Amino acid sequence: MRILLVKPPPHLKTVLGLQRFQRLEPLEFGYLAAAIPADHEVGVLDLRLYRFADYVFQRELARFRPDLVGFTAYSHESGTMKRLAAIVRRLLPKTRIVVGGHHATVAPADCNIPAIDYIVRGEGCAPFAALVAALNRGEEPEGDASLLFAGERFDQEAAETWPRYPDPATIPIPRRDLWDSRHYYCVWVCENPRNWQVLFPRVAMARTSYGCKMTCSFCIVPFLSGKTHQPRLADVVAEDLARIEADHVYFADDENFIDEQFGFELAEALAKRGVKKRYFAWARATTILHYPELMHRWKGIVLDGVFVGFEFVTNQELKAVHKGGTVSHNERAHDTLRRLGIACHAAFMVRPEYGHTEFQRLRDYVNAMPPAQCSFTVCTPSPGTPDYVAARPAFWCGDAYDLHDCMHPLTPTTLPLREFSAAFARQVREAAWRNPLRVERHPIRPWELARVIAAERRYDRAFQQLYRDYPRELWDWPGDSRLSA
Ligand code: B12
Repeated sequence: MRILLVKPPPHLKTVLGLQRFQRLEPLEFGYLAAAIPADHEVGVLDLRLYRFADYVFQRELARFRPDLVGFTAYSHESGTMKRLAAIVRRLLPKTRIVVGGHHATVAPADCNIPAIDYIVRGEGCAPFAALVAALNRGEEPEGDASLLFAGERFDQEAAETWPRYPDPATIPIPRRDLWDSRHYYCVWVCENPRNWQVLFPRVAMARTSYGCKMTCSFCIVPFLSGKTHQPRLADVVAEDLARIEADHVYFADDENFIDEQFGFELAEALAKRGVKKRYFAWARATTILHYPELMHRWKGIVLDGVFVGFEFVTNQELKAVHKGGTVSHNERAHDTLRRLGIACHAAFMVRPEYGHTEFQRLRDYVNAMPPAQCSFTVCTPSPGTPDYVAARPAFWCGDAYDLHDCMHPLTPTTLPLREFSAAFARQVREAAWRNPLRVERHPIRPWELARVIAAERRYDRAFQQLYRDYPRELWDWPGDSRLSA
């Protein structure tokens, strides 16, 4: 069969701005392609790479004439994904269309439209392999909680059951030959940058585990993983990483080090194989404090940076979201990382209810922090969770999936939206000065400096103009009010 796997382009300027700093591989397609027999012809079309994405998409459909088209999408890309699916239906009526990925997992009912045939939820390898095998035999697949039919056979009950991750030992090593790795990069943070260090290296993505044991109330991961953390086999991950050409690896785990034993096993397996890369990982502050030896071991195999969810700057807010950690944990974890020479990416959230006082408090906190790469999102309930259902009546614009990038408030802001955007933009802009790459003031290649400045401008503008992504009536709407309609 000819199978085309498509990643839609984002439409929000916030996400386009983010993409100036990092664009990571479509790893999900590497997994799917590895799960099916090699005699199928698989093409990957990453539409994030093209300016005229619709044109490229239609040209590829005409050239490749796929038997099956698979789309992936986050919620903010779901509208585009559905539009592209309708194009396939119109141009190639006999082609089957399957969607998978995060949006299909958390909001399957939203994918139940005439332009879509099948909806895969959760980890996609087994259901995708079953679908391809059935279609190849000219049959329909068996449906279950991971593989739903769209249309009359849509199973509402199955759609309301969370699919569970399979045993990681059953997951293949992803194929990485389906895209050109030179297209993927990330601004690479580290604590003690060298002079003239490359700021935007070529970066590969890899996953060593899925899930997290914790139950922070704002996070979708406990729903996806059933509150479990499941590592892949250390030797298999080492083999996967050994096949990567790029020197820099960005992990796509939910939590890399929460299983101490696995963390050490993987470090050993990588060292034994002589895999020499630089890594960026994800860890909770409490994990870093519990396992400083593990962090030290990973620094030895060159862990450059760790994404740490600081979330909020008051214990009251942390407690309210069941973070299981305090401001002091965050600060001590930051300190531990810095003493090891590992850069900290501190991720904070703001709330739609924030007024000038709360923004000021956050700005003061971040401006007084030791150097860290910081990012800011809006605390947003995830589709598919009870919190989302509870918040939905207060949403300003319907289901708002197209605005669901965790940077757009979905419920009314206390500040008028335009002012909220300005305060949010100011927060992002000022925090950029705390980045270790900036604080250290090491010489940067002029063209990379120009690239960073251009990216920062674009990102800043996206936040300042965030209000423009909403209906005009809301731009200067006094806080608390809702668009009735
Ligand atoms: C790593 C990661 C990133 C990376 C980029 C990943 C990438 N590929 O570009 C970075 C850090 C850049 C990032 C950025 C963002 N992210 Co992110 N990210 C993740 C994380 C932690 C893992 C995703 C991942 O890559 N997993 C590894 C791959 C292999 O697995 P997978 O994508 O799930 O794919 C499997 C299945 O879903 C399925 N599948 C996937 N596609 C398809 C297609 C078909 C046809 C089939 C059959 C199956 C299938 O099979 C795959 C193989 O097993 C998730 C959390 C999570 N646990 O999902 C959040 C998550 C996906 N991100 C999220 C968000 C919101 C964002 C941002 C918008 C956030 C922001 N404000 O910065 C940006 C937007 C980036 C963009 N370009 O759109 C949300 C999505 C929420 C939603 N409802 O859409 C999540 C769930 C986290 C959260 N906050 O809740 N992210």
